[in-house]
Amino acid sequence: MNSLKKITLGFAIFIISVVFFSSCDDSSTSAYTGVRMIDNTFSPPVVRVHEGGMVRFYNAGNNPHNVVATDESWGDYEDVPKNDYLDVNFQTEGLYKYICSYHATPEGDWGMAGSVVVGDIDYHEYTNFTKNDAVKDFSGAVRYVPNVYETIQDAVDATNPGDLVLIDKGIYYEEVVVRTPSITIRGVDRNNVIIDGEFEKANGIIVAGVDGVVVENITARNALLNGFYFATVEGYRASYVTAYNNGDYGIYGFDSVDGVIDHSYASGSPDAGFYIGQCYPCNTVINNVISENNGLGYSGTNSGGDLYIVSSIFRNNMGGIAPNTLDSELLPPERESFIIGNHIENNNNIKAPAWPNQYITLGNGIIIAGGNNNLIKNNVINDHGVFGVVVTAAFDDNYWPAHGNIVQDNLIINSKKADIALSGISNLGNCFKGNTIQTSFPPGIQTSGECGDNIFSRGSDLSGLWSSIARIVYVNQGSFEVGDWRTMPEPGPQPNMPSPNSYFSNVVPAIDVFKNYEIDYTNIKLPETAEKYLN
Ligand SMILES: [Cu+2]
Repeated sequence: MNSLKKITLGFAIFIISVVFFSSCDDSSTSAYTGVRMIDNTFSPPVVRVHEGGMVRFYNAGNNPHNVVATDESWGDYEDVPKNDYLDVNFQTEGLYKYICSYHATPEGDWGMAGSVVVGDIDYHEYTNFTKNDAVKDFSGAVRYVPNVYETIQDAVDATNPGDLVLIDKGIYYEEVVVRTPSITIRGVDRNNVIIDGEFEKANGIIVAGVDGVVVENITARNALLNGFYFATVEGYRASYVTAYNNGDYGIYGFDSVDGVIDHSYASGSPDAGFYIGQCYPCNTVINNVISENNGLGYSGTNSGGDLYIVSSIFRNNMGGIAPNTLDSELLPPERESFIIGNHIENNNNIKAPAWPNQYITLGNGIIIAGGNNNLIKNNVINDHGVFGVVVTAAFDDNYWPAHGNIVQDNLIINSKKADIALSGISNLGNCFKGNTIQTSFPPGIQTSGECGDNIFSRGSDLSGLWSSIARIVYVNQGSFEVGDWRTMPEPGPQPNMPSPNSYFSNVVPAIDVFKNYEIDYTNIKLPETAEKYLN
């Protein structure tokens, strides 16, 4: 608990940096091509300009970002402050690759990287495979680590689509970048096959832009950013993985669809243990996971559409589950997430690591922040210092009301402020019915009527919103103490996948993995830990 975090949000530094390179004899034009820097990607990742054209890199994210050429010939390691920009003129035809040095490798082969194409030239992606190279079936090839390949990365680099990388017990001090589609990366023992970032590497395993990859039965710890990171992929699965004490997220799906995350565990992340962001429809399920001692148990910004969070445990985080809408990522608003049959318990952990956005969720079980048409059903939600479930509008650059959310048939007990709450103005059509509760804001929020008859156009209580605002102000004015993600407790042993060595029968690339996932959404089972509250 020694991380004293100083916040400088709202401290406006207005800097306009103009970088010229090549000959700078003509800077007369004021037109430009825009690239948005969001968390954590350049959007769009490729832009074309004519010779002499200007690109404006605008930081619309919340994280620090910069723009640096991969050959360091242009750009700047200085942060571009939030809502500020960097203009660059490109005088000569060519391909100009660049990165944000915080969120990409120096070569720009993964992460927050982009290209400016100047003039009429060809552009090639970094992977040697195309989307069509992904396969549905195991190739039969097994790449053994460390017996044949000394490092996981060596083995992964040797793979063809459909291969299995089978990793023996050991601690592997590396970051694994996956560039081959539809491979399976598997440890023989979840608790004793460990990727350790030594607080130097960015991620445990990053799968960026290649489809159908499976990661299973392995632990990732001590990475600066994420334990397991799936970015811009179609088809992915993480099963029986453990992510702890990573510096941002545990298991992170971003701009990715068709996903399964199950039987997994995440702790000690200052952002969320589990995160699904910027996808619609996501076609993704999180099933049977445990998330504890994180800033948030689950967070999902601008995600939804067949996005299921079921049969899982979210406990002892700073805040529990927070689907939310932000302007700093694409595809707002958050919508159509289905949170069913989870045990959400005691998310009041002031000693969890956290960023400011997580800190404001302290003491809440489920926070719908500016999301629409979400379903929160059959959960057991107990012992929260503020609200069990709160549906609230969100402020970012825009005001995002919360519409059409259904909170139904939950057991919500022992919440200090209220078991359910509706907060913010202009929220329409949110429905609360069949819940077992004792308190609500405003009182009597739950009626016995049909969902849909029960519209609160402006009758919602603002106190939750105000207290959140007060907390933001408090955070911004000074400093606050939270846990240090580097020193959070190590989790106990987690269950192994069935038969990790019988690979001839159970290697299945993650193609159409959501559609083919065997689960009955009409009969979701609560975790065993919730059962004692039911009688
Ligand atoms: Cu960045």
